[in-house]
Amino acid sequence: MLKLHHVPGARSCRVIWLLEELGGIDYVLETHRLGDPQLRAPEYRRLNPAGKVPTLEDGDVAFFESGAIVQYLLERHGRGRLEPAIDSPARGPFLQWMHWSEASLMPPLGQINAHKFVLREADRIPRALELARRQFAKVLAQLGDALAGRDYLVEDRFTAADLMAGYGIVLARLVGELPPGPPALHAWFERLAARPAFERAFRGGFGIA
Ligand SMILES: N[C@@H](CCC(=O)N[C@@H](CS)C(=O)NCC(=O)O)C(=O)O
Repeated sequence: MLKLHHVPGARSCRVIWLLEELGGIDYVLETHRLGDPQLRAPEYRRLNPAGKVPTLEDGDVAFFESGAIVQYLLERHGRGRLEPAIDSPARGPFLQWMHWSEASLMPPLGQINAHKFVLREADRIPRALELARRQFAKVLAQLGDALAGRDYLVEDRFTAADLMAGYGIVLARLVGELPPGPPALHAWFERLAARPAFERAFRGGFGIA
């Protein structure tokens, strides 16, 4: 039985979203809240030294990084669903958007959150917030350009790359940082949000202790 360490609204939602899309996989959630001392405890730090979520436990194996967990679950349980075949020309772009979602889309959003909400007020730097917003606008434009004239990021069908990037848009919207355009990005996001598995992944709200 898989066990997923989860905080409502956190990147662990990517994993729940995938599990629910795939269906038929037994898993349990261990639900925490951000700022929970449980996440700082040595038992949890042995699984995830940063004390973050998600962490996946699969039998004796435990590991973290939402993108790695998504890739692992596709390999173990996907049976070819929600990703292009290894020899498909869409494979490279698929991996690109999978990794871009965490490596390029999330960092400026993390900086925005830090300087808007998370850091103590004395540590928040208006200039850092402004620079992060500028950087976020650039990566959002990349996503908007990629979606112009298409319904999904690769292969004209929903894949795990949409799910990885879609989480960033959920967060941007939550913190009031999603601009009104471009239309292709918003239309794509509405397609994602209409999926039943999306609703199941985010129904727990956002877990700030
Ligand atoms: N790159 C990691 C980032 C994990 C991460 O930052 N998780 C956040 C929630 S979305 C967290 O646990 N924050 C708690 C903390 O920093 O104490 C991933 O994709 O899994």
